[in-house]
Amino acid sequence: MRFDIFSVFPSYLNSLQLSLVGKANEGGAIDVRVHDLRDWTEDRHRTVDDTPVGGGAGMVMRADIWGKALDTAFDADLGIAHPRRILAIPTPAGYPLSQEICNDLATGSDQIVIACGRYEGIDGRVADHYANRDDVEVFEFSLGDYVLNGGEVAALALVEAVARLVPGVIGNPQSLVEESHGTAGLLEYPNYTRPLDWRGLSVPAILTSGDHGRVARWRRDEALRKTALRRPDMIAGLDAASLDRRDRATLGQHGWYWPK
Ligand code: 6GU
Repeated sequence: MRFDIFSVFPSYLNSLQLSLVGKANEGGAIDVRVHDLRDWTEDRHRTVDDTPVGGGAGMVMRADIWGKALDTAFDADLGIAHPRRILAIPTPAGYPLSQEICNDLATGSDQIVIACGRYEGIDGRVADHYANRDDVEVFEFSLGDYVLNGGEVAALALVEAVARLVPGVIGNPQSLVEESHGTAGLLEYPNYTRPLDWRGLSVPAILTSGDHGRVARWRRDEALRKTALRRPDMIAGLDAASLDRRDRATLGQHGWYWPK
């Protein structure tokens, strides 16, 4: 999997050299390249933006600069006959990023090119132009309903969320299975380690009981309760057939009911 990230603040992306992503890059499981958008400017001031046509506040990033920069990434020979190439554009007006999408990108694409906008965003023709190319899929994505100053933080999030799902990046893939095991579609239950007593707080006794069945049931109940409280939208999206009697009883304590 190759990532090409374009930004006017390339050093913002230096943290991609750290931790799991940095090691996967050094080991060759992924290939992360960061580019300075200003390398494709031709004027003395290395200008990347201009005023919005039609008026309004702020500045818009120029399609001509972005086109020259992105073409170099999409012209790269990946050594694959018909590579699946993605142009990912972070924007608060994008489709919500999800684990399902990250999994699809990690296992089904060969190159993710990320165009980090600043100011009032990128000229809308850039997304349209690449969407019209039959060898590129455009994905405008958002991290959530709040506004960041630019796409760099979202690019970091996308690379980290996708890279850890690329086959061969995580040493023990069982950890990816366990992440969703038994609690798929729910928020994670709380975890604890020693000391068993800390500042007057004890670890729930059931977790030291050695009864794996009761531990699993307790964890599922905690996941159900936490999800009902924090993410009722996720409870509403559950498949009723995936809920056993105990699940329905636990969720019933939070006002949820499924007719038989
Ligand atoms: Cl992907 N970009 C920007 N600029 N702001 C955001 C975002 C993305 N997701 C949430 N807010």
